[in-house]
Amino acid sequence: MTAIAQSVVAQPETREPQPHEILPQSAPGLDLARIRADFPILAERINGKPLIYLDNGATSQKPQVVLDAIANYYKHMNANIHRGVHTLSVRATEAHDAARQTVRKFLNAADTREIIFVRGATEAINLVAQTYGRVHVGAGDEVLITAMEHHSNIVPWQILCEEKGAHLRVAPINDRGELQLDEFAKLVGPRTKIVAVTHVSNALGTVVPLRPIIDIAHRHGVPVLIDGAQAVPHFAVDVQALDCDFYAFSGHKVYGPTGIGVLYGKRALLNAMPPYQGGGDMISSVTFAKTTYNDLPFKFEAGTPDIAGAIALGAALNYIGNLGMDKIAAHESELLNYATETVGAIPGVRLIGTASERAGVLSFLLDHVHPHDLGTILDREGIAIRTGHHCAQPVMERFGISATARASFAVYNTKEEIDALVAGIRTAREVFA
Ligand code: C6P
Repeated sequence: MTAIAQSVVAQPETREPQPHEILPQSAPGLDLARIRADFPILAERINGKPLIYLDNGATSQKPQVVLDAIANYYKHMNANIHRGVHTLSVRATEAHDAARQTVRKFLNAADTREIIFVRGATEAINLVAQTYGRVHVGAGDEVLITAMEHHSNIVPWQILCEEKGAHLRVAPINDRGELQLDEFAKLVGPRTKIVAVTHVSNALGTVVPLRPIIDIAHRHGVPVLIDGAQAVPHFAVDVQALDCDFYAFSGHKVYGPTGIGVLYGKRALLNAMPPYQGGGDMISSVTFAKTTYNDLPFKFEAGTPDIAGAIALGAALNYIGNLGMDKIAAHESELLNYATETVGAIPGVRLIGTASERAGVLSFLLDHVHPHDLGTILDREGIAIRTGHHCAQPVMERFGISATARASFAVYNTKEEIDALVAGIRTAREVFA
């Protein structure tokens, strides 16, 4: 790099990992100091302070095993998959297949053919809207979602409805941010062609009770897509026990890299659906007269996939699987309760989203302080939170606000970090008093 280039590239403030700097209290069954040492970025200093990363809902940090999996792929097996007879291609194909098997186990899906690698939750939902949706939704039909969806689970359905002359129906939520199940049930009818619901709201933290929703929809013969982007990092998900028809998530929120995600779909549904994109690998034969499509899951994986991403996602899921999803859930639930109590006790704080079951996310407002100002003040203390509408503008509208401050948690977070967050909010309150 030239001297000029060096001078314009911001040099990160790094130092050796010092996992003891924030002395984490032990979490039952988890060695937090050890876990924190697995995440190199947690040793970063931000504005001279140790990084306190509470923006995990946007994307989580990556453990060394994930970084190693990416490097290892490019160092020792980089080749295209399903195409070569040479050794590197066989290695890459086997590693990619193993990652799919890891995802299957992680979701407890019945078959690896039900696991489609995509770019993320957004692409997974668009895939279902543009394949299942285009075949089954017609003029006058209805797609049912809830009032707490992320834009990724609204806009793909709006595009479909506009194209087909169908209607988007929205099940309401109450003032605590909980789905009104009785109202939801009333909205399922003969014109409903698909139900698409988040598992956990990214703006409110609400955990949606999926079993009754899926039962109601299935009684009407309607399939259900679950947006699991904010669920899979926080607790174990079993797609067979849920009996959902589709389940979507992003790798980067569950300690994997960006650019990779998963669509789970029941085999019979996926088999009956037309392909999403055309290209290499999704065909079994091509002539100018006719193309026949490949078997599942490849029918939905046109072109060279993110091979390293899938392998690294497998590494991420193995990592948290080894820690234990139940232990992660217990630790994070303790963090969320502690944050709710301590942040909620600050004068002038209003919590947005107080559902009886929540995971991962604490959304709030501070009187007289815009969330962006709060975020900026916290950043000076090395604390990263997200501020804004969180790509859930209808949720903001429901609560009559334009933005919130959001702290979102991961396995490596500690109560001491929440204490620092509370101190930072108190500082902001004084600054703006
Ligand atoms: N929410 C957040 O900060 P992608 O962009 O495809 O990885 O994930 C989209 C998505 C879908 N559903 C839910 C519930 C989500 O929370 C997200 C992403 C991030 O809350 C970025 S806006």
